[in-house]
Amino acid sequence: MADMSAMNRKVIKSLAETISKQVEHFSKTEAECLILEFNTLVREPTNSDRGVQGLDRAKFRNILLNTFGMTDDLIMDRVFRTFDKDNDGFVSIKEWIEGLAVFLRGTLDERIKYCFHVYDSNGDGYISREEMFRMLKSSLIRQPTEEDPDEGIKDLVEMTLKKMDNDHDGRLSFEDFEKAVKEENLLLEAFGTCLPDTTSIAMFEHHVFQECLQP
Ligand SMILES: [Ca+2]
Ligand SMILES: [Ca+2]
Repeated sequence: MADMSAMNRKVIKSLAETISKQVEHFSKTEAECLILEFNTLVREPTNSDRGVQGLDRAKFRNILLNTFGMTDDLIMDRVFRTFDKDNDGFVSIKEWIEGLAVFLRGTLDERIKYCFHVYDSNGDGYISREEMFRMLKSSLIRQPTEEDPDEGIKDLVEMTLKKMDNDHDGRLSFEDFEKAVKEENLLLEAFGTCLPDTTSIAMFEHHVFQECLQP
């Protein structure tokens, strides 16, 4: 493994240079560290090991769970699909860095686009009642609630729509979502935690950047 990374060092450097020009928020050196981390993660053997095309769903899920403290399966699946832009079932190096740029360092506008994409499960450009219901149920169900949690969740969906559905068509367009979040930032993750907290961001960045830059 050691010679392999030595051999690829030049390739990694030039790839990092290309990517850091195309992707906001990371310097060339940081992109290089993220590629090294990606290579380590891809090589880690798991029972779902299917070569080196990238991070498959299981590996990516483990990162979200263990590094970023996410627990909601539905949301983790949506985060995977949001990173996997070309929808080939793997997060490639470029998709990894592009995704992390928003995930770790995104501006409010970038995070609004990202969260909207996560929440729009079927990709039709709207967050529907059904999509809200499924996500809220998935994120709330772990907590012991009253007898019929579905009723409570339905009420929550209606309350959220009332607050966010600016054009009153019974679903959230990107414009509705953007407007509501800009007025009240807490609504950004209204349908489930899909961004890491500041502590896990700091720990991940320390692990990836500091350790990689040490001689
Ligand atoms: Ca992909
Ligand atoms: Ca939708």
